Amino acid sequence: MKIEELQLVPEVKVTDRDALIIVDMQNDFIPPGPLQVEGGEEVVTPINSLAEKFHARGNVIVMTQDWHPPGHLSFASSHGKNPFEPYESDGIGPVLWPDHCVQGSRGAEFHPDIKTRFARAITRKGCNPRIDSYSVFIENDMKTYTGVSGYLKSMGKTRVFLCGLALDYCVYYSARDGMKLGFEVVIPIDLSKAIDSPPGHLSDALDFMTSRGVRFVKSMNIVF
Ligand code: VGL
Ligand code: ZN
Repeated sequence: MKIEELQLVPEVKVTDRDALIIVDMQNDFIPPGPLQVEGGEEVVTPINSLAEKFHARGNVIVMTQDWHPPGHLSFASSHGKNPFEPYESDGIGPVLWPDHCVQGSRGAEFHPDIKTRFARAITRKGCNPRIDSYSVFIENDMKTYTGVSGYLKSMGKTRVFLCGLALDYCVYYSARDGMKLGFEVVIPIDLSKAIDSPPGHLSDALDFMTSRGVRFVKSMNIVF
């Protein structure tokens, strides 16, 4: 399915049981970064506005950073291959990436315009040199937890709003794992952009999320 074909819920009201997760708003994912997501710069300001409202209401906000060691196995350069070449092994794939979000680099820093001051916690993922972690909750080995689900559950959170980059990778895997872990998941669809590599990956992600009951809403229809 295409983004335009998604069924949107007319309105979502934020309650005390909601958390906001802002995924990977880092220089390398935003033009002109090496793994730039088209339109990534467009979501910066509206994400700041949503974060401000969650924060003002007293709701917890978690931000994430993709945080790879040099030579990470998700990098095409680590295999002598080209970025975006298909590659699948335990914890890596379905494609290889340009070098990105190397720990401590400029590219791994948050975009200068994204406001980090509303975040209660900032969590880093993809730190294991051999395993990627698209999901905020569980690494791509599908068994190593990041701690974020326990953090949110211990605060009584039952629903997560997911925004940021990229819609068909880190947001998608987080939505999938969030549902699996028993959270309700809402995606403000105008606050996320997709990579769509390999072609069709976005469409498959949207189909899967829809089938699992992830809900999509326009950020203007989130009420406080
Ligand atoms: C991501 C590809 C590689 C993401 C991270 O944040 O969606 N995508 N690493
Ligand atoms: Zn990565």
